[in-house]
This record gives sequence, C-alpha cells and structure tokens, in this order.
Amino acid sequence: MKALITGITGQDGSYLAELLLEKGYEVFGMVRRASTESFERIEHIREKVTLVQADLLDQLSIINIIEENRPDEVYNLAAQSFVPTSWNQPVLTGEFNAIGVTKILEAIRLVDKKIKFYQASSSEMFGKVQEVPQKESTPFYPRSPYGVAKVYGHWITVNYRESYDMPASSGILFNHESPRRGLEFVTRKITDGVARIKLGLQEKLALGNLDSKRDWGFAGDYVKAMWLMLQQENPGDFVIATGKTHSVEDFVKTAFGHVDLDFKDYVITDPRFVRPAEVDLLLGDPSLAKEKLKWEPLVTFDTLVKMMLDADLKRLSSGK
Ligand code: NAP
Ligand code: F7E
Repeated sequence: MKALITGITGQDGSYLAELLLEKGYEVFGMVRRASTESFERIEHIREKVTLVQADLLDQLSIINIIEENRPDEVYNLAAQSFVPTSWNQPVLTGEFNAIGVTKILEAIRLVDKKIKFYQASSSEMFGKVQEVPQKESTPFYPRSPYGVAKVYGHWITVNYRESYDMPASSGILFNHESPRRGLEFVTRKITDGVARIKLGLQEKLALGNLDSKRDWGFAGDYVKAMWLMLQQENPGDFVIATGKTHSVEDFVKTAFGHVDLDFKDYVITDPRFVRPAEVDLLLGDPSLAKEKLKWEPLVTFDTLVKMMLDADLKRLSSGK
C-alpha cells in the first residue's frame, strides 16, 4: 500500500507516518519548498519516507505528485493550523485550509477517483456550540477564519463523496497534543513554560483566557483513527474525541502540580493572548468512532500532561 501525507512535517503527519510505516506502507510526504528545511519531527524516519515537493497553493504541483506516485490513500493534514494567525492572515488561511482541499480533491478526481481521501476536519467547526456534547450531526457555528475555512474543507469533502462517489472521509478531530505539538499552542506553551520555570530559565508564564474548555487527547491515539476511517468499506465522517473536557486552568494546575509548584505564583494574564472571539467549550461524543471504527483513546488527560512536561524537562535539561 502507498500513502501520501500532506503536512508530514507537522505534529500529526509525523505520528501518522510512523504508524503507516509500522503497517508496511510505502509513505510519501508532501513538503513545500523553504529556504531552510524544517524536518525536525520526521528526522528519525527521514530515510524511510519519500519526500515530494508541492504546495497547497499550486494545483499542478499536487496533480503531479499524485500522478507520479499513485498513492492508494491520501491524508490531507497540511494547513495553517494556528487559530490566532487566522485573524491576521484570513485570506491565506482560506487558501490553504479551504481551497487547498478542493485542489487535492480535484487532483484525485483527475488522476484516479478510487484513491481514498482523508480530510483533517476540526472541532473548531462547532465553535459557539449548538449542542453538548458535539457529535457528527451537531450544526457548525465557527468562531474564527480558521473554523470557517475548515467548514468549507469539510463540506467540499462531503460533496465530492456525494457528487462523484469518491471514497472521501472527514475526521472531526478535537484538540490533540503531544511532545511534538507546536510551541505556540496552549498545552505546549504551558509544559514548556513550566519546565523552564522549574529549571530556573523563566520567571512567569503569560497566558490569555484560562476559562475556555477543551477535549484534549493524545495525537498518537488520534492518527490511528485517521487510518481506521480509510479502512472502512464505506467512507464517512467521524468525531474523534475523549469525551472529557478540561479548562485551560485545569491544564495549568496539573502541569505545575507535577513539579510541586503552585501556578498562582507564576501565571499572569496578558490581553495579547485573548482572541477576538472565543470557543468556550468543546466536548466531543466519540460513540460512532467507538462503534464503527472500534477506536478508543488510550492516553488520559493526566498522562498526557505528564508526558509533555517530562519531554520538555528532558529537552531543556540537555540544553536544547
Ligand atoms: P501542524 O503541526 O501545524 O502541521 C501543519 C502542516 O501543514 C505542516 O507540515 C506544514 O508544513 C504544512 N503546511 C502548511 N501550509 C502548507 C502549504 N501551503 N503547502 C504544504 N504544506 C503546508 O498541524 P497538526 O497539529 O499536525 O494538524 C494537522 C491537521 O489537522 C491540520 O490540518 C489541522 O488544521 C488539523 N487539526 C488539528 C487538530 C489538533 O488538535 N492538532 C485538531 C483538529 C484538526 P511546514 O512544516 O512547511 O510548515
Ligand atoms: O488554544 C486558550 C485559547 O491555541 C486552546 C488547533 O490545533 O485545536 C487547536 O486550536 C485554548 C483557547 O488551540 C493561551 O484562547 C489561553 O481557548 O491551544 P490552542 P485551539 O485554538 O483550540 C483545534 C481543534 C484545531 O483544529 C486547531 O488547528 O487555550 N489560551 N491562553 C491560549 N491559547 C494559546 N495558543 N496561547 C495562550 O497563551
């Protein structure tokens, strides 16, 4: 089996590549041209995957890599994934996260309609939630240009499935984290900050809204669900979540607690990190994934916080 992963250099791309290699796949990773390579997350598997250059902004480059490599499965993980940036660069976010999906679907339609397609949809599509918990049938109400673009990406996937009978599935994934999470996302910002404070490298941790709640899981668990979706006889849409929610403050407390510090002595709020519109509460209902995919998350909230914090302590202690 051959798989093409867009966004292979990202958090999810790196875990998915590992999983597919373990399963015996030949893995192709789409990377965009940059003056400096940023392959840190896939350094350990660099020799086992084939990197192919293309860009979500460039239709022909996508057609070419699909035509030349003929994957059986395409996982579209590439995106502008940071919500705050989507207010500063709303057009670019739309080009990558919305129109980019159409470009990949069009390339597949042109080359071979039978190629299985996975779209990285997001719980951010639920935004100002219309129902608690959120499931596949919950109406969307996105609250950022990121969320709006992801709604487009989701619906264009559904439409290609229904219009052209293409095996295209969409995973509505709730927040998932790991030691490979980008440093600007709140969980990693916290574990990196707590580790720095513990090691005497930083004094305070500046955060925005501590009240928002997220359904946080482990990225390594979530990429298994992506693969399982493409192994089904029929394509579909699935919510992937833990079914538990925690506030940002819970995350902060747990992380500081692991190193025997009181968060109140270190956390300050900074309006620069407060968003123009907030998603207050996310809580997913993964029943359908459990029933049809036989998927369940293995890593708990406490284990996740500890895993990320331990990794940051180890990295910073070694001077990296
Ligand atoms: P990430 O770490 O930010 O990785 C994003 C990837 O997209 C990177 O490999 C990046 O490449 C690539 N990319 C961005 N723009 C591109 C372009 N124009 N052409 C080609 N590649 C481009 O994101 P992640 O956390 O792994 O998330 C993976 C996907 O799942 C994203 O679509 C995200 O929106 C979605 N999602 C994430 C979560 C979550 O909690 N993590 C939840 C739901 C949905 P560079 O290395 O070159 O920047
Ligand atoms: O924020 C609050 C912030 O940036 C989580 C992406 O992977 O998941 C991610 O989007 C919460 C928000 O993730 C800071 O206001 C407080 O309420 O870690 P985040 P996100 O916006 O939920 C979804 C599912 C995706 O699809 C996205 O691609 O934390 N928060 N203080 C802060 N957030 C950040 N980043 N920094 C702070 O200082």
